Amino acid sequence: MADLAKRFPQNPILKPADVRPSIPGMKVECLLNPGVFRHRGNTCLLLRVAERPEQKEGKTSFPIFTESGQLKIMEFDNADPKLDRSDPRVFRYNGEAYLSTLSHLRLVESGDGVKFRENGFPPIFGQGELETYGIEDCRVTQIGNAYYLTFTEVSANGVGVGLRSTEDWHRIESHGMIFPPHNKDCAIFSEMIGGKYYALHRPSSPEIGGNYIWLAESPDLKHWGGHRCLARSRPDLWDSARVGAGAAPIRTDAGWLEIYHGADSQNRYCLGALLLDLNCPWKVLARSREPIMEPVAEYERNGFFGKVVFTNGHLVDGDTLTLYYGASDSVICGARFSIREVLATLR
Ligand code: MAN
Repeated sequence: MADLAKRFPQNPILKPADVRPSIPGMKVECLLNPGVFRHRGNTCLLLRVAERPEQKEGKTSFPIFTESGQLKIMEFDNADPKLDRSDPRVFRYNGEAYLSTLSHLRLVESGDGVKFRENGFPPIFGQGELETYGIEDCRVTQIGNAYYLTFTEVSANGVGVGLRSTEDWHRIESHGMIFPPHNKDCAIFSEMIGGKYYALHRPSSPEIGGNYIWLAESPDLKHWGGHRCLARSRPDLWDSARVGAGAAPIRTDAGWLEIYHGADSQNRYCLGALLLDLNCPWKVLARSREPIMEPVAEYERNGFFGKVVFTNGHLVDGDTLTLYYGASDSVICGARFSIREVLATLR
Protein backbone atom coordinates (compact mmCIF):
# COMPACT_ATOMS: atom_id res chain seq x y z
CA MET A 1 0.00 0.00 0.00
CA ALA A 2 1.59 3.24 -1.19
CA ASP A 3 -0.65 5.58 0.81
CA LEU A 4 1.54 7.31 3.43
CA ALA A 5 -1.12 9.68 4.79
CA LYS A 6 -2.13 9.62 8.43
CA ARG A 7 -5.63 11.01 8.08
CA PHE A 8 -7.13 13.11 10.88
CA PRO A 9 -9.53 10.88 12.87
CA GLN A 10 -11.92 13.89 12.87
CA ASN A 11 -12.19 13.92 9.02
CA PRO A 12 -14.00 15.55 7.37
CA ILE A 13 -13.16 18.62 9.45
CA LEU A 14 -15.40 21.01 7.47
CA LYS A 15 -18.57 20.31 5.51
CA PRO A 16 -20.81 22.60 3.40
CA ALA A 17 -23.31 22.87 6.29
CA ASP A 18 -20.58 24.44 8.46
CA VAL A 19 -20.45 27.73 6.54
CA ARG A 20 -23.21 30.20 5.74
CA PRO A 21 -24.02 30.99 2.10
CA SER A 22 -22.53 34.31 0.99
CA ILE A 23 -25.78 35.41 -0.65
CA PRO A 24 -29.32 34.77 0.62
CA GLY A 25 -31.03 32.14 -1.52
CA MET A 26 -27.80 30.30 -2.32
CA LYS A 27 -26.88 26.90 -0.97
CA VAL A 28 -23.27 25.96 -0.19
CA GLU A 29 -22.89 22.84 -2.30
CA CYS A 30 -19.17 22.03 -1.81
CA LEU A 31 -16.18 23.09 0.23
CA LEU A 32 -12.93 22.48 -1.59
CA ASN A 33 -9.19 22.81 -1.86
CA PRO A 34 -8.03 25.30 0.79
CA GLY A 35 -4.94 27.50 0.76
CA VAL A 36 -3.17 27.19 4.13
CA PHE A 37 -1.04 29.62 6.15
CA ARG A 38 -0.26 30.82 9.64
CA HIS A 39 -1.61 34.19 10.77
CA ARG A 40 -1.78 35.71 14.29
CA GLY A 41 -0.31 32.44 15.59
CA ASN A 42 -3.26 30.44 14.22
CA THR A 43 -3.75 27.96 11.42
CA CYS A 44 -5.80 29.53 8.64
CA LEU A 45 -7.56 27.92 5.71
CA LEU A 46 -8.68 29.91 2.71
CA LEU A 47 -11.59 27.72 1.65
CA ARG A 48 -13.10 27.53 -1.77
CA VAL A 49 -16.84 27.80 -1.19
CA ALA A 50 -18.94 26.63 -4.15
CA GLU A 51 -22.55 27.79 -4.22
CA ARG A 52 -25.66 27.55 -6.35
CA PRO A 53 -29.41 27.94 -5.81
CA GLU A 54 -31.32 25.02 -4.30
CA GLN A 55 -32.04 22.85 -7.37
CA LYS A 56 -35.67 22.60 -8.50
CA GLU A 57 -37.16 19.37 -9.88
CA GLY A 58 -36.47 19.08 -13.63
CA LYS A 59 -34.33 22.25 -13.75
CA THR A 60 -30.63 23.07 -13.63
CA SER A 61 -29.61 26.47 -12.29
CA PHE A 62 -26.32 28.11 -11.34
CA PRO A 63 -25.12 31.64 -10.62
CA ILE A 64 -22.62 33.78 -12.52
CA PHE A 65 -21.44 37.34 -12.00
CA THR A 66 -22.01 39.81 -14.80
CA GLU A 67 -18.98 41.90 -15.80
CA SER A 68 -20.36 44.78 -13.73
CA GLY A 69 -20.54 42.52 -10.67
CA GLN A 70 -24.28 41.72 -10.55
CA LEU A 71 -25.28 38.18 -9.63
CA LYS A 72 -27.27 36.47 -12.36
CA ILE A 73 -28.99 33.06 -12.12
CA MET A 74 -28.89 30.94 -15.27
CA GLU A 75 -31.67 28.35 -15.46
CA PHE A 76 -32.19 25.53 -17.96
CA ASP A 77 -34.70 22.76 -18.45
CA ASN A 78 -33.13 19.32 -17.91
CA ALA A 79 -35.14 17.98 -20.87
CA ASP A 80 -33.60 20.56 -23.22
CA PRO A 81 -31.42 18.55 -25.65
CA LYS A 82 -28.95 21.47 -25.87
CA LEU A 83 -28.04 20.95 -22.17
CA ASP A 84 -25.17 18.54 -21.39
CA ARG A 85 -24.84 17.68 -17.68
CA SER A 86 -22.51 14.66 -18.03
CA ASP A 87 -19.77 16.32 -15.89
CA PRO A 88 -21.25 17.58 -12.58
CA ARG A 89 -18.58 20.34 -12.49
CA VAL A 90 -19.06 21.84 -15.94
CA PHE A 91 -22.38 22.16 -17.78
CA ARG A 92 -22.58 22.81 -21.49
CA TYR A 93 -25.44 24.60 -23.17
CA ASN A 94 -25.51 25.04 -26.91
CA GLY A 95 -21.74 24.59 -27.07
CA GLU A 96 -21.02 27.16 -24.31
CA ALA A 97 -19.41 25.82 -21.10
CA TYR A 98 -20.46 27.01 -17.63
CA LEU A 99 -19.44 25.99 -14.13
CA SER A 100 -22.23 24.27 -12.22
CA THR A 101 -21.36 26.26 -9.07
CA LEU A 102 -19.90 29.71 -8.39
CA SER A 103 -16.87 29.73 -6.07
CA HIS A 104 -15.45 32.40 -3.79
CA LEU A 105 -12.79 32.21 -1.05
CA ARG A 106 -13.50 32.28 2.69
CA LEU A 107 -11.00 32.52 5.53
CA VAL A 108 -11.43 30.31 8.61
CA GLU A 109 -9.09 30.21 11.61
CA SER A 110 -8.13 27.63 14.23
CA GLY A 111 -5.99 27.35 17.33
CA ASP A 112 -5.66 23.55 17.12
CA GLY A 113 -5.69 23.00 13.35
CA VAL A 114 -8.85 20.89 13.54
CA LYS A 115 -11.75 23.08 14.72
CA PHE A 116 -12.06 26.11 12.43
CA ARG A 117 -14.17 29.26 12.82
CA GLU A 118 -14.94 32.25 10.66
CA ASN A 119 -13.58 35.22 12.59
CA GLY A 120 -14.95 38.18 10.67
CA PHE A 121 -12.53 38.20 7.75
CA PRO A 122 -14.21 39.43 4.57
CA PRO A 123 -15.00 36.81 1.90
CA ILE A 124 -13.02 37.19 -1.32
CA PHE A 125 -15.13 37.23 -4.48
CA GLY A 126 -14.41 37.19 -8.18
CA GLN A 127 -14.48 40.63 -9.75
CA GLY A 128 -14.38 41.94 -13.30
CA GLU A 129 -14.60 40.30 -16.69
CA LEU A 130 -11.99 37.57 -16.03
CA GLU A 131 -13.71 36.19 -12.89
CA THR A 132 -17.41 36.10 -13.80
CA TYR A 133 -17.57 32.33 -13.12
CA GLY A 134 -15.69 32.72 -9.82
CA ILE A 135 -12.29 32.12 -8.26
CA GLU A 136 -10.94 28.76 -7.08
CA ASP A 137 -8.20 26.69 -5.45
CA CYS A 138 -6.07 29.47 -3.95
CA ARG A 139 -2.44 28.88 -3.02
CA VAL A 140 -1.12 31.23 -0.32
CA THR A 141 2.61 32.00 -0.10
CA GLN A 142 4.01 34.21 2.63
CA ILE A 143 7.02 36.34 1.69
CA GLY A 144 8.10 38.79 4.40
CA ASN A 145 4.95 40.33 5.90
CA ALA A 146 2.89 39.84 2.75
CA TYR A 147 0.71 36.94 1.69
CA TYR A 148 0.47 36.28 -2.06
CA LEU A 149 -2.67 34.59 -3.34
CA THR A 150 -2.53 32.70 -6.64
CA PHE A 151 -5.88 31.28 -7.70
CA THR A 152 -7.86 30.09 -10.69
CA GLU A 153 -9.91 32.82 -12.39
CA VAL A 154 -12.78 31.48 -14.47
CA SER A 155 -14.91 33.30 -17.04
CA ALA A 156 -16.26 32.79 -20.55
CA ASN A 157 -12.87 34.17 -21.66
CA GLY A 158 -11.10 31.13 -20.22
CA VAL A 159 -9.34 29.79 -17.14
CA GLY A 160 -6.21 31.62 -15.94
CA VAL A 161 -4.22 32.48 -12.81
CA GLY A 162 -4.87 35.63 -10.79
CA LEU A 163 -2.65 37.27 -8.18
CA ARG A 164 -3.75 39.26 -5.14
CA SER A 165 -1.77 40.24 -2.05
CA THR A 166 -2.49 41.28 1.52
CA GLU A 167 -0.83 41.77 4.88
CA ASP A 168 -3.88 41.80 7.16
CA TRP A 169 -6.58 39.86 5.20
CA HIS A 170 -8.82 42.93 5.33
CA ARG A 171 -7.26 45.10 2.64
CA ILE A 172 -6.50 42.95 -0.40
CA GLU A 173 -4.80 44.29 -3.50
CA SER A 174 -5.45 42.82 -6.92
CA HIS A 175 -2.60 42.46 -9.43
CA GLY A 176 -4.69 41.03 -12.27
CA MET A 177 -4.06 37.87 -14.29
CA ILE A 178 -0.45 36.65 -14.24
CA PHE A 179 -0.83 33.50 -16.38
CA PRO A 180 -3.41 33.69 -19.20
CA PRO A 181 -5.68 30.80 -20.31
CA HIS A 182 -5.54 27.95 -20.16
CA ASN A 183 -3.61 27.88 -16.89
CA LYS A 184 -4.17 26.97 -13.22
CA ASP A 185 -2.44 25.31 -10.23
CA CYS A 186 0.04 28.13 -9.65
CA ALA A 187 2.23 28.12 -6.54
CA ILE A 188 4.89 30.76 -5.83
CA PHE A 189 8.05 29.64 -4.03
CA SER A 190 8.39 31.19 -0.56
CA GLU A 191 12.01 32.29 -1.16
CA MET A 192 13.87 33.91 -4.03
CA ILE A 193 16.54 31.76 -5.68
CA GLY A 194 19.53 33.56 -7.19
CA GLY A 195 17.68 36.88 -6.95
CA LYS A 196 14.56 35.67 -8.78
CA TYR A 197 11.07 34.63 -7.79
CA TYR A 198 9.87 31.24 -9.06
CA ALA A 199 6.42 29.78 -9.56
CA LEU A 200 5.03 26.43 -10.62
CA HIS A 201 2.04 26.62 -12.92
CA ARG A 202 0.01 24.36 -15.21
CA PRO A 203 -0.75 25.46 -18.75
CA SER A 204 -2.81 23.07 -20.87
CA SER A 205 -1.96 22.40 -24.48
CA PRO A 206 -4.86 20.83 -26.37
CA GLU A 207 -2.97 19.46 -29.37
CA ILE A 208 0.73 18.70 -28.99
CA GLY A 209 1.59 18.60 -25.28
CA GLY A 210 -0.87 18.19 -22.41
CA ASN A 211 -1.59 19.16 -18.79
CA TYR A 212 1.97 19.49 -17.48
CA ILE A 213 3.70 21.29 -14.58
CA TRP A 214 5.85 24.23 -15.69
CA LEU A 215 8.26 26.58 -13.91
CA ALA A 216 8.47 30.34 -14.49
CA GLU A 217 10.68 33.09 -13.05
CA SER A 218 10.02 36.73 -12.26
CA PRO A 219 11.80 39.83 -10.98
CA ASP A 220 8.67 41.25 -9.28
CA LEU A 221 6.00 38.47 -8.94
CA LYS A 222 3.91 40.16 -11.66
CA HIS A 223 5.88 39.61 -14.86
CA TRP A 224 6.77 35.99 -15.57
CA GLY A 225 9.08 34.47 -18.16
CA GLY A 226 11.92 31.95 -18.55
CA HIS A 227 9.34 29.19 -18.92
CA ARG A 228 10.35 25.53 -18.64
CA CYS A 229 8.36 22.32 -18.59
CA LEU A 230 9.16 20.32 -15.44
CA ALA A 231 6.87 17.33 -15.23
CA ARG A 232 4.59 15.69 -17.76
CA SER A 233 1.78 13.24 -17.23
CA ARG A 234 2.98 9.61 -17.58
CA PRO A 235 1.17 7.04 -19.73
CA ASP A 236 -0.11 4.00 -17.81
CA LEU A 237 0.63 5.50 -14.40
CA TRP A 238 -1.69 7.10 -11.80
CA ASP A 239 -0.89 10.56 -13.24
CA SER A 240 -1.47 9.68 -16.90
CA ALA A 241 -3.99 12.43 -17.80
CA ARG A 242 -3.01 15.54 -15.85
CA VAL A 243 -0.63 16.82 -13.22
CA GLY A 244 -0.67 20.09 -11.27
CA ALA A 245 1.28 21.65 -8.41
CA GLY A 246 -0.08 21.78 -4.88
CA ALA A 247 1.14 24.56 -2.59
CA ALA A 248 4.57 26.25 -2.51
CA PRO A 249 7.39 23.69 -2.43
CA ILE A 250 8.96 22.75 0.90
CA ARG A 251 12.66 23.42 1.40
CA THR A 252 14.46 20.23 2.56
CA ASP A 253 18.16 19.36 2.65
CA ALA A 254 17.59 17.09 -0.35
CA GLY A 255 15.87 19.74 -2.46
CA TRP A 256 12.51 21.48 -2.90
CA LEU A 257 9.79 18.95 -2.17
CA GLU A 258 6.61 19.62 -4.14
CA ILE A 259 3.39 17.74 -3.41
CA TYR A 260 1.33 17.59 -6.61
CA HIS A 261 -1.89 16.03 -7.84
CA GLY A 262 -2.17 13.65 -10.72
CA ALA A 263 -5.26 12.21 -12.37
CA ASP A 264 -5.79 9.33 -14.75
CA SER A 265 -8.24 9.11 -17.66
CA GLN A 266 -10.97 8.02 -15.20
CA ASN A 267 -10.55 11.35 -13.30
CA ARG A 268 -9.17 9.60 -10.23
CA TYR A 269 -7.10 12.23 -8.39
CA CYS A 270 -4.13 11.11 -6.24
CA LEU A 271 -1.17 12.93 -4.70
CA GLY A 272 2.52 12.40 -5.39
CA ALA A 273 5.77 14.33 -4.98
CA LEU A 274 8.56 15.89 -7.01
CA LEU A 275 12.01 16.79 -5.75
CA LEU A 276 13.63 19.85 -7.35
CA ASP A 277 17.23 21.02 -7.08
CA LEU A 278 17.62 23.71 -4.41
CA ASN A 279 19.63 26.12 -6.59
CA CYS A 280 18.37 25.10 -10.02
CA PRO A 281 14.66 24.35 -9.39
CA TRP A 282 14.12 23.46 -13.06
CA LYS A 283 16.14 20.26 -12.42
CA VAL A 284 13.86 17.42 -11.31
CA LEU A 285 15.89 15.13 -9.04
CA ALA A 286 13.23 12.54 -8.26
CA ARG A 287 9.52 11.80 -8.53
CA SER A 288 6.91 9.46 -7.04
CA ARG A 289 6.41 6.33 -9.06
CA GLU A 290 3.42 5.44 -6.88
CA PRO A 291 1.04 7.96 -5.30
CA ILE A 292 1.73 8.97 -1.69
CA MET A 293 -2.02 9.37 -1.13
CA GLU A 294 -5.01 7.87 -2.91
CA PRO A 295 -8.77 8.45 -2.58
CA VAL A 296 -9.51 5.43 -0.39
CA ALA A 297 -11.57 6.74 2.55
CA GLU A 298 -15.34 6.76 2.12
CA TYR A 299 -15.44 10.61 2.08
CA GLU A 300 -12.73 10.62 -0.63
CA ARG A 301 -14.52 8.08 -2.84
CA ASN A 302 -18.06 9.46 -2.68
CA GLY A 303 -19.28 13.04 -3.01
CA PHE A 304 -19.99 15.79 -5.51
CA PHE A 305 -17.15 14.48 -7.69
CA GLY A 306 -15.87 11.22 -6.24
CA LYS A 307 -12.42 9.60 -6.16
CA VAL A 308 -10.62 12.89 -5.51
CA VAL A 309 -7.91 13.96 -3.07
CA PHE A 310 -6.71 17.41 -4.07
CA THR A 311 -4.36 19.66 -2.11
CA ASN A 312 -3.11 23.20 -2.43
CA GLY A 313 -2.14 23.93 1.16
CA HIS A 314 -0.03 22.61 4.02
CA LEU A 315 2.02 23.56 7.08
CA VAL A 316 5.46 22.22 7.96
CA ASP A 317 6.71 21.60 11.48
CA GLY A 318 10.06 19.78 11.57
CA ASP A 319 9.55 16.44 9.86
CA THR A 320 5.75 16.73 10.00
CA LEU A 321 3.86 17.90 6.98
CA THR A 322 0.24 18.71 7.82
CA LEU A 323 -1.67 18.68 4.60
CA TYR A 324 -5.19 20.03 4.17
CA TYR A 325 -7.12 18.77 1.21
CA GLY A 326 -10.43 18.65 -0.58
CA ALA A 327 -12.05 15.20 -0.64
CA SER A 328 -14.48 14.32 -3.46
CA ASP A 329 -14.80 18.05 -4.23
CA SER A 330 -17.19 18.09 -1.24
CA VAL A 331 -15.51 18.38 2.16
CA ILE A 332 -12.27 19.57 3.77
CA CYS A 333 -9.95 17.07 5.43
CA GLY A 334 -6.50 16.89 6.99
CA ALA A 335 -3.66 14.36 6.97
CA ARG A 336 -0.12 14.19 8.29
CA PHE A 337 2.97 12.88 6.55
CA SER A 338 6.55 12.36 7.62
CA ILE A 339 8.66 14.36 5.14
CA ARG A 340 11.46 11.79 5.57
CA GLU A 341 9.06 9.00 4.63
CA VAL A 342 7.89 10.85 1.53
CA LEU A 343 11.47 11.57 0.43
CA ALA A 344 12.40 7.91 0.90
CA THR A 345 9.79 6.84 -1.69
CA LEU A 346 11.06 9.13 -4.49
CA ARG A 347 13.10 7.62 -7.33
C1 MAN B 1 -9.93 20.35 -11.23
C2 MAN B 1 -9.35 21.20 -10.13
C3 MAN B 1 -10.06 21.16 -8.83
C4 MAN B 1 -10.89 19.94 -8.58
C5 MAN B 1 -10.46 18.79 -9.47
C6 MAN B 1 -11.31 17.56 -9.30
O1 MAN B 1 -8.90 20.02 -12.11
O2 MAN B 1 -9.27 22.53 -10.57
O3 MAN B 1 -10.88 22.29 -8.66
O4 MAN B 1 -10.80 19.58 -7.24
O5 MAN B 1 -10.50 19.18 -10.82
O6 MAN B 1 -12.60 17.76 -9.78
